[in-house]
Amino acid sequence: MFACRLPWWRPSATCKSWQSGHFLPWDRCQMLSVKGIKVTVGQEQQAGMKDKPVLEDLETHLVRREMEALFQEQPETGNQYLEDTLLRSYLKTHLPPKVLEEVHQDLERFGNRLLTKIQPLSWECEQNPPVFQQYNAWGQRVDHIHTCSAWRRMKEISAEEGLIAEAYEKRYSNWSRLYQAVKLYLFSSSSGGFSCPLAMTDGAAKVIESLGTPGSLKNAFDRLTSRDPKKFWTSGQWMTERRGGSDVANGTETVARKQPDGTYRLYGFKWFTSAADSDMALTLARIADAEGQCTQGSRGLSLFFLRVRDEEGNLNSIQVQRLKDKLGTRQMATAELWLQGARAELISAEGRGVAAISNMLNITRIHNVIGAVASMRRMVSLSRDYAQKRVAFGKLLKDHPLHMQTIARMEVQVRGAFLLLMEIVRLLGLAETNLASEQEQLLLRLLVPVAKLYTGKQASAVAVEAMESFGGQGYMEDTGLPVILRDALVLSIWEGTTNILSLDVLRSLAKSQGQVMAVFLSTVQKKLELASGTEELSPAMQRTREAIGSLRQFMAAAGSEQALTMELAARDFSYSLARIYTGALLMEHAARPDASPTDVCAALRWCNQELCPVAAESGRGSYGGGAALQDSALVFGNSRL
Ligand code: MFK
Repeated sequence: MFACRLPWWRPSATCKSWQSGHFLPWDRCQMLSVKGIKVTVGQEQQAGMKDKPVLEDLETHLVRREMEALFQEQPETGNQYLEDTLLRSYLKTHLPPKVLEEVHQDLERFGNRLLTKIQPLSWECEQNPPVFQQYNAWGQRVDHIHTCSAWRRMKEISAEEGLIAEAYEKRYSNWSRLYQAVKLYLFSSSSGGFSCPLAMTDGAAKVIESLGTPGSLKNAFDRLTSRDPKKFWTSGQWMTERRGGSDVANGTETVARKQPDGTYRLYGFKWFTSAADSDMALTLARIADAEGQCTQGSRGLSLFFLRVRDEEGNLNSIQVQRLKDKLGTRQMATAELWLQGARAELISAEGRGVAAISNMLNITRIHNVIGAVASMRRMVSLSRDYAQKRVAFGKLLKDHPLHMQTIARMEVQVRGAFLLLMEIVRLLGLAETNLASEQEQLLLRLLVPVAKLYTGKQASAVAVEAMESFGGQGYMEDTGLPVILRDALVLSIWEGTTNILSLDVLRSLAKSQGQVMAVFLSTVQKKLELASGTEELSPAMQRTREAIGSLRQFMAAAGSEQALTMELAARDFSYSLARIYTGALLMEHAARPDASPTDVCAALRWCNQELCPVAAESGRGSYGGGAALQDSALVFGNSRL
């Protein structure tokens, strides 16, 4: 059932909540029942109701007026930082007291700024997506991407708030990264899509820093990490070409030709370039030798830095073919670009482009996790608020147990995902301040793809479920709720799809020769030991121990199987790691001295799900050659076998 768009009464003209959850003007708070709908009329009107036709006319008129007055209350969030009890309890538990004090003040202020100033800008970005102008009035090619003032304001705010700078200034040593991630998490759902350029900007700064910030890139690094809105740059990450975005090694056709001055000119076609209005980009290309030949495959790829426009604003020998017509993230310009001799600087060793850009990928994948958790938190907060306002079947939604069960299930998902995010940025902070052990570095390498692939799927599921909790209103464009859904759906696609990331999990296992699994298991074990004193957690503890046992058995058996087994198991294996590790994090959080009963409840509920799907599926024979043939038969029909 869909509600139509109804006029809003000024708040000062409303009486108390009516039984059905709708509001009426003050002067009409006398109850009258007409055709089953309870309405109210003024006393002077009741006194004059003698004549039947007049009464009918009046009733019709009143019903119409009352119908016009019916509306549902808009779900809202307040100061997101103050309302987020899990975030606050996490910070209180982990941050040193001095850091907590400073950070708390800033986050409270930021929460207010988000609510009062930034959220309205976000809606403006959605309402005014970028517009591409290819030619000017005189037929000259201009290739201008017009962005709205709110989008440009987001860039200034990002600099003012130090949304990138915070991680590189390291004011709070190893906690700086976590603090930056928390600000990005709060910003994400109110950013009007600006979290996308921020992800790539952070990734580019990380790549430059990891290269030792060479002199030629010092200016770029300073700008990417600047707090001065006039200096601040954003960066693109141009990886995807016409032949696809996952198989970068075989899909990259762009050629780099060396110039006498040592720079390069790039020729090629970039098929998806997100935030195409950025100031600079990092991109992959194949260096042509004197005969114009290029090395194919991954070993032929090198990493380049380029400015998108020169100081006068002219494009760097780049033509914009068109903007992409996307399902979501419409606030942000994604373009197809022809590189027609764009001047660029080689910044990796020749042939080490993929390894060099991996630093960027790991950062943008963490931003993806931030976006996923933020989107889930926003949806659940709105559902929760709505449940306290909306009446159906004679009572508020919050008093319908089935409705609350649905929201509670989502809440457990968000809590788990949030703690996984915090764990990753905690480890990253240690790694960036040389405080991480070798084991912690291995664990970080493993957990980034695990978290990216798992939270991307969670975010889509939660967005769909939460949308349903608003009934038909959730499906209405002008509520803003479909924007959250559309934007969440990309999270499992960009920055590596679920399957590509599952294979990356296997890559991290292979690269460490299995060492990372030993670290994973011992870290989970330690977290369980920390939680073992909390009696209420014992059922969750028991289930997690069983899951670890099953995972070990699977690993031992898979070691002697063909590569196909691990490939077929990759997704379920990654899900198992995500569920087991998150379960351990929830238990660790629930075992704190000041933990609440809901912390315990969340841990218990999380661990009630299948924690090791890879073992269960392996037991069903899902990863053998026969299963692979059956998969094809199911997809194509028996005729193709
Ligand atoms: C809110 C969030 C906003 C986010 C906005 C972003 C918008 C931008 C949109 C996009 O750009 S989406 C496109 C993103 N593209 C991808 O994510 C690429 C997906 N494909 C992969 O990840 C492939 O697995 C990969 C390209 C990496 C495969 O390439 P290769 O060359 O076949 O991989 P190979 O040979 O296994 O690895 C080459 C080197 O890189 C190895 O190093 P070594 O030579 O030293 O051994 C690998 O270890 C290393 N490497 C690969 N992935 C790594 C890594 N190192 C660390 N971490 C990783 N993740």
